[in-house]
Amino acid sequence: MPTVRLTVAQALVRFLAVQYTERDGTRQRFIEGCWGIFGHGNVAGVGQALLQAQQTGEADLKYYLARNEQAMVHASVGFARMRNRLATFACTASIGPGSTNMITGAALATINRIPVLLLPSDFFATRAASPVLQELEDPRSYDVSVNDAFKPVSRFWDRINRPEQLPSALLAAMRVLTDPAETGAVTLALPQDVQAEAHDWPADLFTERTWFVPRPRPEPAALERAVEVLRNARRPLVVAGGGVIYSEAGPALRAFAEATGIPVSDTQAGKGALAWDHPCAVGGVGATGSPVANALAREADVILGIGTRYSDFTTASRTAFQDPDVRFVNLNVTAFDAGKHAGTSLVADARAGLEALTEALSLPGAGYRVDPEYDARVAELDAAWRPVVEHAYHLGHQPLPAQTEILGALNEFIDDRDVVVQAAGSMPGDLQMLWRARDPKQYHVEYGYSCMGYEIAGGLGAKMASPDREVFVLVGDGSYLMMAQEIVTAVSEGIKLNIVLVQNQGFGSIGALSESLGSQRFGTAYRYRDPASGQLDGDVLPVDLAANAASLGADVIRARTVKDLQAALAQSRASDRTTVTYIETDPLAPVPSSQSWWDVPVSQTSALDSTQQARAAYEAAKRDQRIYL
Ligand SMILES: Cc1ncc(C[n+]2csc(CCOP(=O)(O)OP(=O)(O)O)c2C)c(N)n1
Ligand SMILES: [Mg+2]
Repeated sequence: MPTVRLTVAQALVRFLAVQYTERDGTRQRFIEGCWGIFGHGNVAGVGQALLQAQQTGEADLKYYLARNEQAMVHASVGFARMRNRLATFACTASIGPGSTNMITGAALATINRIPVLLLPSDFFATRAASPVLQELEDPRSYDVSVNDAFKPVSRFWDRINRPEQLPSALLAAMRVLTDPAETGAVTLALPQDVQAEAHDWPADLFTERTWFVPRPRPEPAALERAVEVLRNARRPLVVAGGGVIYSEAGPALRAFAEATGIPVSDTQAGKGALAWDHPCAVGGVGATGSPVANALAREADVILGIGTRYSDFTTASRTAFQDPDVRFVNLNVTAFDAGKHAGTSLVADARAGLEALTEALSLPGAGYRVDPEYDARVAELDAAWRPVVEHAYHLGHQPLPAQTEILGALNEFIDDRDVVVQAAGSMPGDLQMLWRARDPKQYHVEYGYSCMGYEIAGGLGAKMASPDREVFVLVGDGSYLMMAQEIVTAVSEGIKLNIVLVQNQGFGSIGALSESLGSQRFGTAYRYRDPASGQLDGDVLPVDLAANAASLGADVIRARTVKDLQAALAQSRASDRTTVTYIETDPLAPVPSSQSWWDVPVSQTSALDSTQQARAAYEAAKRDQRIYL
């Protein structure tokens, strides 16, 4: 067999450049490029390989320079999510802190079931220069490095100690990344010396490879069992999760809902699977959901979960579904998720499974449809809720606008195909409850890890995946302060983002949570420490985040009122430069209730009245908590 002499890093780059995925007959590049930040761990290995690839044209793998390693993983996730997991990036980082900076991103990717290939650099395999700068030393073993910390947050993990190990590791990495049931972060730790080591590789390693992404069909017996449960349902409810969107099952979901009349609620990852104004769409379910979906959830006798992993928020800490005999049917490509809540498991691709269910439930003479009274109940709840949303969108709160007005203005402004990106703070809750999504890719809220700092970096990745869509990043001041630096990357790459920076001087979300739990908003506002009280409850800080954004190279518009915001959004959209619209809001403005609960344990014993009261409320709420068996 012919061989090619290359370093490990050169071989890696050549391999990654020729990987493709194929689903439904459409083939696409899988590794779009390589994000990186160089240090001594990768500058001469992977860095040289990327340079050589670019200069000689021997491999087509574009390099993107991020400003923070965590952010480059977020950008990859944002990209892969927009591309329904059929394409992603690789990320190279130097030894030590550069690598461990990616761990949060790895956790986020794995929890959200989104593929990303991580290439942390590692200590010398030969140990010739041990302990090299930034190397962790473990007196019990020379085989431990900081990269071992990636293991629990990776779906596949390997360390390439010898060149011969690379081919099998790469094939395993690709299998996991492209498998819808297994996907998440994949980590290949690359010792610094091994990256630069030459080897004679079989030429076949570098031939184009197309990874078939299957749509597993349900097993007939499992389908029969699921259909049996659904047929007997009187008040069924669909919970549509991210899997519906990744599988591009929106039209199949609509057909299923129209055939059966079953109302469809959505999770944070599933919002938009069915357009908000479809008669069967009942909005977000769970702790951050809408009262419509939550009322139906309380009464439902059968829950059909599709592509959902039933996060704690979705089940309202297991208080959402109150019928004592409630049963679950779980259509999921992952057996692990399909088995949750003792559900009737239907392991299949969401689209394939929905098509099979629709067919089975529409058999001539044996069709299933919910009762007209149930239709009426859905319509009645929905009719009561719509004006509440309108009111929240147009509150006219003074002197500073309410956050719900910002979301309303944006919702009314953006086009169907535009994207809104968010991740943490008070916005995900308000969004899941109030956002009217009109396209499956419009609502991009990272709520699996709800990671402050995802917003701008994830938005950058989303825009790279869909240059033809306008991306609107909503970011709170807390998240902005954690990770705003990818504005610089957006500017340098000429990638245009519309960023709306919502300033409420601290953690609006955790402040409200703290108050509801009797903790009096302790330590949740950005304030001077007051010498008199000794607490962080002094004056507002003289921090100017708008000026900060301008200093990073963005165009900045300061909006004071909702009207200003509307004009700013139009200006931002019309511009071809990354634009930050800065607006201050009142963190204490009213928000409609989700009519739901979330388990955050309150101290069982306390010297504070506020805590004692909260504990009593907590114990009362906890009584509704159930185990679904
Ligand atoms: C990395 C990270 N650290 C801590 C948290 C916990 N947390 C959730 S929301 C939040 C505050 C977010 O502040 P901001 O972005 O200003 O949004 P706001 O709550 O004001 O809407 C915190 C600290 C988190 N989600 N992510
Ligand atoms: Mg804030």
